[in-house]
Amino acid sequence: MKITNAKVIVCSPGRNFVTLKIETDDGIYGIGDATVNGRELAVASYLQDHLVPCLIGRDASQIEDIWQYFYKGAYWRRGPITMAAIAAVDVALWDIKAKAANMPLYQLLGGASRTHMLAYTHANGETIEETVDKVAAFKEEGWKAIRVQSAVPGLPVTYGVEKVGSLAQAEDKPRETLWDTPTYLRFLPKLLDHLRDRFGYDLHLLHDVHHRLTPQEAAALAKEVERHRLFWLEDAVPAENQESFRLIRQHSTTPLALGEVFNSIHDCRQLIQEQLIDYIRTTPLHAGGITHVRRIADLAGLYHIRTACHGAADMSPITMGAALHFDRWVPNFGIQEYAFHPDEAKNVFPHEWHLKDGQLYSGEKPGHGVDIDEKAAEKYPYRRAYLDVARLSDGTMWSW
Ligand code: GCO
Ligand code: MG
Repeated sequence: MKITNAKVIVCSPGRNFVTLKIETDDGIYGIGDATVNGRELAVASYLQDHLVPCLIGRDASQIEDIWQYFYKGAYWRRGPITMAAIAAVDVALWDIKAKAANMPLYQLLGGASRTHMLAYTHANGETIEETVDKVAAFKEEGWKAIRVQSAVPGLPVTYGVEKVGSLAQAEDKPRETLWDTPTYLRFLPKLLDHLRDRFGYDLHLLHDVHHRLTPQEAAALAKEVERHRLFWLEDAVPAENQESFRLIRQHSTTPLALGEVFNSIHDCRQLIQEQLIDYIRTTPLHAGGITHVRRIADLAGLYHIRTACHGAADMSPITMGAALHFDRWVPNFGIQEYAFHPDEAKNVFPHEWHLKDGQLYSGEKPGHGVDIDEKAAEKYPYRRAYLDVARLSDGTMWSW
């Protein structure tokens, strides 16, 4: 089965997505997502200018060799742009292989380890009361796990507290937000107190710190919120320095999740081998496709660490499809993040996967079950968009 064509489709149905469509000489095609939020055109160029010319004429069934060819063959290994581009190729090729085998992708990976996936979504409120009300509404819909974020009083903008689809879509320049660690550290336990008072402990609560703390601050917070028995505390500290998680671990039993920005097994090898985290958040998009995420999951499994694929709305429904087939198979599955895509995006990417009562289902159609309607995509041209940045009140740049 030879690759005859590969095209890069950039569209913006509610937000920007980069898609790779690979076609073969026997009429089967596959699609992969290459979206890196705020840097979309860099991946589009990496694919178009550098990978696509090397893909044409290759045997589409050689997924592993093509992965190694682009990883080792680039000389410049790793990095979010490279690994997202390789991921798009990889996911499209798995889609093709599964369609050729007439099987849903999870069957090719080794078959189902479960029937459906526990999912969590986001309750984001401007006030504690609003967050509590949103949690109540999601609970009513059947969600078993909910990520809770609330605007920090005194800060004009707080991460996560935005309308669906509008998150981090400043078009001109990145929006500047203000951060203050002491205020946040005083506020978060209050939010969690309210939530536990109202809902008790029979509901999984998660929280995303979004890389704002130092290891010492994170250790103190993780220790303080032990009483709230979180499902996890996410991205407490930027993790370039993997050893820094030892300090947090030594002080607290609050479960820790990490890794949505990682793009390689080397970004989390030490975190995994020293058992410094409980959940690894790498996805089949930003971490090199199914081929690489599977290797990370296998390493994690040896150390009792479970998977939790990043599922923000800034990855296309293709990534959700690929992640759900991976989740369906992976023995050490933990949870799957789910954020609602804008309606326009659902129309551009028709998909088999679905959500019911806070649980996700992969679908049974051959391949990963997600398609692209190219005519519909044309209606939504690319718009430049940026993630926010954060500063302290004295102007110092901070991690967003
Ligand atoms: C999450 C993430 C996202 C990121 C976004 C950046 O846990 O879902 O932190 O909300 O901020 O994916 O592009
Ligand atoms: Mg996160």
